[in-house]
Amino acid sequence: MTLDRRDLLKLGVLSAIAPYARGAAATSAGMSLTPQPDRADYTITIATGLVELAPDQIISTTLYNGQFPGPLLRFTEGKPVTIDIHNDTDTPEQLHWHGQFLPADVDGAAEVGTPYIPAHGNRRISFTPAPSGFRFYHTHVRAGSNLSQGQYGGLVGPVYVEPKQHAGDYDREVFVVLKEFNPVLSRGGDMPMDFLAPATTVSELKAAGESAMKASLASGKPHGYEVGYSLFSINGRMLGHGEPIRVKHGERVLLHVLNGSATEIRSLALPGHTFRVVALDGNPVPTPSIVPVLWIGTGERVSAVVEMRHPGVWILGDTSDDDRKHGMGIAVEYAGYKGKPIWVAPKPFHWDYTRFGTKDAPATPDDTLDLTFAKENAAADGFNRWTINGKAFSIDDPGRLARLERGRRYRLRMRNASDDIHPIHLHRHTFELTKVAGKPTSGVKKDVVLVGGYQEVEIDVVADNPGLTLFHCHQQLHMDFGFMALFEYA
Ligand SMILES: [Cu+2]
Repeated sequence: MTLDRRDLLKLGVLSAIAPYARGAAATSAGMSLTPQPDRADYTITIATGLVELAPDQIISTTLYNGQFPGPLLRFTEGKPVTIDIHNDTDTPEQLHWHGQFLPADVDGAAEVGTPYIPAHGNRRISFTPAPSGFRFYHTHVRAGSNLSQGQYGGLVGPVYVEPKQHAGDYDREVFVVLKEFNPVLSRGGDMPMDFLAPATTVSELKAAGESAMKASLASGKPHGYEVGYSLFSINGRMLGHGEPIRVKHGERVLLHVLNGSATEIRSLALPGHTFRVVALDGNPVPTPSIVPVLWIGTGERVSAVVEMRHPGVWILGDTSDDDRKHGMGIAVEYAGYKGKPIWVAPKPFHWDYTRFGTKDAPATPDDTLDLTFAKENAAADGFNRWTINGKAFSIDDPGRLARLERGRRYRLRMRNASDDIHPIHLHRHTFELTKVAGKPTSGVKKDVVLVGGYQEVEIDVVADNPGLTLFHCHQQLHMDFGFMALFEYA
């Protein structure tokens, strides 16, 4: 079947081509914005649809409300919402509200007991949005070796929970969703590995990881599968094919950047401009700080103010030449300027979370839990199997990582005995970074954190949201092959 642009317009699949502007996406998605009796405040439909990444790159995948990214949902902190979720696919679905403090039955993960949205069925949910800030929603089903399932498709959309008061140090917000398409399995990745600071590794973890890998290869196993992509996009369009982000000289644009990838870590730069990072994972940072490059792990968000003081037409794009040339970029066009957008490579930049924190000592934890992550190379039909403290997660025998007592503060000492970087995510809670690769810090609150190869990261969690709580690597290939565990409350 071939479709031209006009057909697609008729089908209404080109609605998501413009960068998100405040309010525009929610109305264009055809959602009800005013609550009515018996009607949900929002309706989300999961169905197969088309995304025009470029005129000659139209892909068919699963979408929210027929668009990619899914509609921007703006909630108000503390104001309850009712949402109807329709599933028009043949597969039961889970819609996870990433970064919100919700009960387990609406969190959107089967592992904690959220009911599935049945295939060709519906589910109505209600919850009270919190905390304020940049959140998102995405599918939370296992894909395994099926690269048309899970987060490999188009099931991701941004959420903004309006705070009761605005920290209004900007003129305009622009939402930016980074996403790859056309996944394929390969025997080796090209994931950037050396951008995290500090670079301190733990020799004991390195020795353990390297000897396990050596033994596996010596036994004749190949390297486990990795996932790669051929198409890259920002807000569902490849570089050169979408509407630019149009700006005016002197404007302060607050970029809300979401890495909606299933598996990849991304970087972002804008020639001639810097980013003043004001929030990580939607939570204001204690020390807003100016950086030339953003590094964003799978599932992470960065909110940064860009002062538009360098007129021209520029590429806001990934620092990887290959990924940018295959679409990971968007033009930023100043009023009065035209032409081909320009890219200038930034100097290599190391991403250090502690730069946004404070040097004050964090609160003393009530308890410390050691969590060691390990890789069993190619141990699951050619896929790497992942373990936390020696156990790969299984839905049939999920086990419990620990039993939390309400009100207590737990320090999770995460020890990565693999050479991969893991974006570690905790559901239904926010955690505070307390040590990153040996460097103490405090005040940075997140729900995903990158744990570097053979590194240690410590986070503190206050057990303040009873119910089963999922802890996992946000890399789809890792979570699907064991890298998950459950906390329960006493
Ligand atoms: Cu991982």
